[in-house]
Amino acid sequence: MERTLCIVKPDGVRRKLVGEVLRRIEGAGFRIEGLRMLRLNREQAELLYDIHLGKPFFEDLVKFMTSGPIVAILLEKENGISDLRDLIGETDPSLARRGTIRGDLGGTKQENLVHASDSPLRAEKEIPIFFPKTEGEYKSAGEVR
Ligand code: 3AN
Repeated sequence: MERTLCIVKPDGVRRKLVGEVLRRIEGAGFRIEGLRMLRLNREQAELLYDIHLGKPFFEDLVKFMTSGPIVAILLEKENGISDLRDLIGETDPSLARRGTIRGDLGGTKQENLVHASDSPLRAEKEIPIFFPKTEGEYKSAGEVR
């Protein structure tokens, strides 16, 4: 089993697509292990996108990601990291395949509805930003299932 992180970005929340994204995720066989709605502060947004630090779109990206509430979703599935990437589609929604979240629901290169960890290393780094407890702690605290 592999754990990965999905985020419905501020545009997805504004467009009332949280339910649609969750429906597609569950329909694709993922198990939801954690779910939180929150507004990112600047520090968290910079941490999430630290690989893009210094790029021309970085400042706009941080501004966008802190512009409204997001929904962070902790997911589990065999091969979950790459399966979730397949489910969300290409970064630029205009290039994303039909049947993918971005391909079907649209958006722009920056406001592209969802985020998904793109490697085991990134998942390991990104998950604790939103879900700092270990899996065992959530279960023993009775917060999950
Ligand atoms: P993905 O979201 O598919 O993992 P990344 O990691 O390349 O794509 O980019 C992270 C986020 O940065 C994107 N979701 C998008 O919001 C923004 N972004 C990436 N490339 C651009 C770009 N050329 N112009 C504006 N925003 C971009």
